[in-house]
Amino acid sequence: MSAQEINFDGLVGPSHHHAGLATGNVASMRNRGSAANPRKAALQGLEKMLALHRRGIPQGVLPPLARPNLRLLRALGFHGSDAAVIAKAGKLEPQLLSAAYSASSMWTANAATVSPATDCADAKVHFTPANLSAKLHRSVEHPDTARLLRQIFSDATHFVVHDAIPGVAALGDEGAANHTRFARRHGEAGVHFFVYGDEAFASKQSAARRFAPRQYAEASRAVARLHQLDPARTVYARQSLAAIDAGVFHNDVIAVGHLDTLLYHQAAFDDEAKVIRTLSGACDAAGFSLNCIRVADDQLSLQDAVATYLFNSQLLCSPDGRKLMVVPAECQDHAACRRYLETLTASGGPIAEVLSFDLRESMRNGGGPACLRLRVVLDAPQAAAITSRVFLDEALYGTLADWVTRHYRDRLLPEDLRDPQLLDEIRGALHELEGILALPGFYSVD
Ligand code: SUG
Repeated sequence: MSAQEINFDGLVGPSHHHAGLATGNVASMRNRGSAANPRKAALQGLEKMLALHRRGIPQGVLPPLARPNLRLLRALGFHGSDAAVIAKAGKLEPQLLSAAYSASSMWTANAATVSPATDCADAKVHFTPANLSAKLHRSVEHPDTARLLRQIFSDATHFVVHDAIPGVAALGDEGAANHTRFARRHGEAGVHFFVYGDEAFASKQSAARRFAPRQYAEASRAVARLHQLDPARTVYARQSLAAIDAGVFHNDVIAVGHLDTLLYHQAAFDDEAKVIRTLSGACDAAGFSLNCIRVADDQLSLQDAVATYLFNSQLLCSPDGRKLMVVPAECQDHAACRRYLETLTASGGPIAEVLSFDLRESMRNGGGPACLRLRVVLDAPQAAAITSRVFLDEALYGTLADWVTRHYRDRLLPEDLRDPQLLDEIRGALHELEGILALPGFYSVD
């Protein structure tokens, strides 16, 4: 059956700000406390979505989760009216207020892991929301993410939305950012590639670490079991310690795959040769050969890969079969990276065209083009079963851009989160959004 990959991008929420909440994510740490522009952030994201839609690439949108997360603040002992909770948290624990207000659900590559129906034994599309247990502000996303996915992918004949696996550090799961599916065509059986930072119950890593890993092998294996994937078509690999310590907090900061292509940096994996051999073997057994594009350190250093986010690009196919690569503007501003991109698009090169986008607001929190999207492969009946208005077209783009322009601030500092008016502004905006996207009641639950 023919199927299409739909990129569901996260719509940046109105409380987007730079709070430095994500240790190990060098951009987040560097930009802590600087002024953010939520309006610009959301419009930058929408521009990317529109540009891909205009190229005939199916584009979906996932709304932001409700913020502030007052459940979190109340669970941490702040009480009284909503305004009182905000005021007290802002005074006593400003980082907790930032966590409760974080717009981090915009990075939908971390929302869930998704497996197309062709690969799951029960022939349904499976979703497992990521527990994101490594970071407080992200660990509170999954209950609402599960509710959102269940509302959009509600038809039980086609979809299964699991609960996140238990949220403890040893089962840390960061979703699709550490998972890639390879296949000859979207509607054909694929090979699943899970990359983890450590193995909780069999750690052999004795070297001192600069940054803690976020994804555990036990979590990856649990997701593969929940999704009823064929073990012969599932490959696991470990990130290199050097990569994590250089700021590769998710594998999608150092590797990207699409259909039969894997683009990766030589420092991405522990035991690179074995990983590539095993993955290529699994693809051969599935009936297609994997095209590996290896970037050596002398072409782009690990540090420059993290700084430019070259690997956080999207590899896409336009309807005429041309291979496109969506990169953040930072790649074109960097001489070595720009030179490397020229080699990819030179005649006979693997990429037909590079599209560059200004996503600087998201990038300043460590989120590039690939972080902002969750890939969902759907066939026509599955896509038709979705009744919410989440497929982007010109009209929806226009409505959302107008909604953002009317409701979002153009400057937000962490200390502005104390402003009780912000809470009302955001509530009003999200109430309207629920109507725009035909997601009745999504923001009514507290
Ligand atoms: O989890 N940044 C996110 C960025 C996620 C990027 N996603 C992928 N690589 N797929 C994170 O580190 C920063 C928030 C702050 O600092 O305010 C943050 O959460």
